[in-house]
Amino acid sequence: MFRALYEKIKQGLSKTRDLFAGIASLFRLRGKVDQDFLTELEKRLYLADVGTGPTTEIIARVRAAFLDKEITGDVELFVKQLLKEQLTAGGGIRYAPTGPTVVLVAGVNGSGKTTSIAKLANRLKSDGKKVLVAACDTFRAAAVEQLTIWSERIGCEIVKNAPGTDPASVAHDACEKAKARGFDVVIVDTAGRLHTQTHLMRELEKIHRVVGKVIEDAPHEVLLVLDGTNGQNAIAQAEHFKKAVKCTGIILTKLDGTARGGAIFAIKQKLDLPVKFVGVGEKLDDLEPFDPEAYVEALFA
Ligand SMILES: Nc1nc2c(ncn2[C@@H]2O[C@H](COP(=O)(O)OP(=O)(O)OP(=O)(O)O)[C@@H](O)[C@H]2O)c(=O)[nH]1
Ligand SMILES: [Mg+2]
Repeated sequence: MFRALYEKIKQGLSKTRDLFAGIASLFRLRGKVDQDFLTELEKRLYLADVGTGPTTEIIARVRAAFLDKEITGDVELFVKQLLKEQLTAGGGIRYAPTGPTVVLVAGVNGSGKTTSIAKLANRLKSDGKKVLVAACDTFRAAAVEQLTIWSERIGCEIVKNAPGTDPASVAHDACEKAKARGFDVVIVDTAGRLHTQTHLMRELEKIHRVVGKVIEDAPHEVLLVLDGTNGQNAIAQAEHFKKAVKCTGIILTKLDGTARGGAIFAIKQKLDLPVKFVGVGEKLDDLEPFDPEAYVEALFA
């Protein structure tokens, strides 16, 4: 199980790994852990997008533990351990104690929401869940069709309405259907939006409110989808989003297409939201639960 996850992440992180290879090569040097070594390590951690906070902490702790000692594999093990400690396991979807679990998915345009929903639906279905997707992006003309195609491929049901319909009413109908027909999970797709688009943020709040009226404590998860190719720039975006709607976790997508996978450390530190899943490709099985152990090992593989 761990092996399969690790292999997948390793493949997905191949571009980011080039930067971490630069870090790893430092640990093969001969000599002592001195100021030059620490400066170089710091520089390479920055280059790998690890971010100021995590980098500062790692340097301080390596200094405290190894200053004037020989550079050995122990330094690498120590750094890897520190990196793992910076992260938290995603923990998967938090299910409602009874009745359908509602997962609301939001984020800026093109971040990978709809694709991630398809992947997540597929994954949950393989886990034996009865999954319903709700096409609440009624804004973009092709969005409903896109989710319909995915749902047919996965073999899960979809609730949709004509483009232009109030997205909250679609979410409402989906929750009613899930309750009446014993679905385990409802995954709600939403239109891409920027936090500056006040009316669209209010629309998201409305969806939030409406599903909560149909199903107790819904939505149980509000997953913010962040485009991994934006690296640390995704953080500012996410901070604004988080202020506007209550988020419970992150899906970090497109890690396969970027060398900026190191940004996950800064994301964790700045946003204080668990990364629940990572997207490592465009296919249905290219979504993996986030696991710090596998992630850091893959970075240094
Ligand atoms: N390489 C790669 N591409 C991805 C990943 N996730 C999504 N994509 C691609 O990113 C593009 C946008 O994905 P969508 O799922 O349509 O994004 P969205 O957030 O729903 O977009 P809007 O609904 O327009 O806001 C598509 O071409 C996807 O195939 C990923 O993990 N890796
Ligand atoms: Mg979409």
